[in-house]
Amino acid sequence: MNTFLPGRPARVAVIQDLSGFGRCSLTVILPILSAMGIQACPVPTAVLSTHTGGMGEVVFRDLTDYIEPALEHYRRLDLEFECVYSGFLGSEAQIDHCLRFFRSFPDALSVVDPVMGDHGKPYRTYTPEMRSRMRELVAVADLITPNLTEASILLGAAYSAAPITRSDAKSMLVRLSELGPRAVVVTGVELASGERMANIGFDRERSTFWCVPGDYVPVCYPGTGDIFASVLTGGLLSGDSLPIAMDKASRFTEIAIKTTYGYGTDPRHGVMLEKTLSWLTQRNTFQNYQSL
Ligand code: PXL
Repeated sequence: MNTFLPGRPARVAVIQDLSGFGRCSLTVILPILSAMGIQACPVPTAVLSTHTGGMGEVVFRDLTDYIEPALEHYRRLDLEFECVYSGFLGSEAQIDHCLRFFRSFPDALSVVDPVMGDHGKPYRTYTPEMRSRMRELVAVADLITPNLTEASILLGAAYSAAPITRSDAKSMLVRLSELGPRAVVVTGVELASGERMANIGFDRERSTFWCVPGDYVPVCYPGTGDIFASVLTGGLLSGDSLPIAMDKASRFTEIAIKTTYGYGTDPRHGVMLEKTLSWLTQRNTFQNYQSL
């Protein structure tokens, strides 16, 4: 990672969509990174009226022709980014544009959240071509953060929500890392050893496997993958080790989910980030992570 000027916050280019309602992607990532003291620069891939998770016909404006000219402008300005972080993409061509973005900042931490689907099903805007080409982005990433559905798509394996053994979990992490990234974190895994909801990780350089178990809550909210990945990224950019950043991201995501569950709001509206964001500005300690 390149060095940044003392006093200037770390800067991240966030290549994600802007969904007006439903609390996902840029609408949660920007406030989270700001609260963590990181400068987040949005590079919107599409503008949507809501996320695509069950709110009827979505108004969708693709911004494929925006990303490259924006990148060229940033290069003319000689801007530096300490991190480039991609997520929800609006079209297959955007995979090439993201690749160019990553290559333009070779010293930046490259984070690819290979957003493609959930609960065994691809999101409706993700074509088979986009799903198969996502491996090209993963190949240039330092860190990837798939959920189990996305991990199966990347590995070309059948999706199963059944609990997995610790040794199968490790083997999945290693195979994902063999696609390119040095660090892999898979979210929302049920382990046969009893943890109903765990986030698991692998750091190839240190040859270490990590597991952060959390409480199971019987509701799914959109945007929780984006919340997890952005806190994880913010943690790493603040100097956290992988297990500490995983612990921080897991704790914050759990707090946001449990707060919202307690109010019984429509799950499609996402989590009540507004009530929980201040947790990120506090000094917390982390001891919940384990070796996998
Ligand atoms: O949180 C992932 C996500 C991001 N962006 C859009 C989505 C989703 C998940 O449904 O629909 C537009």
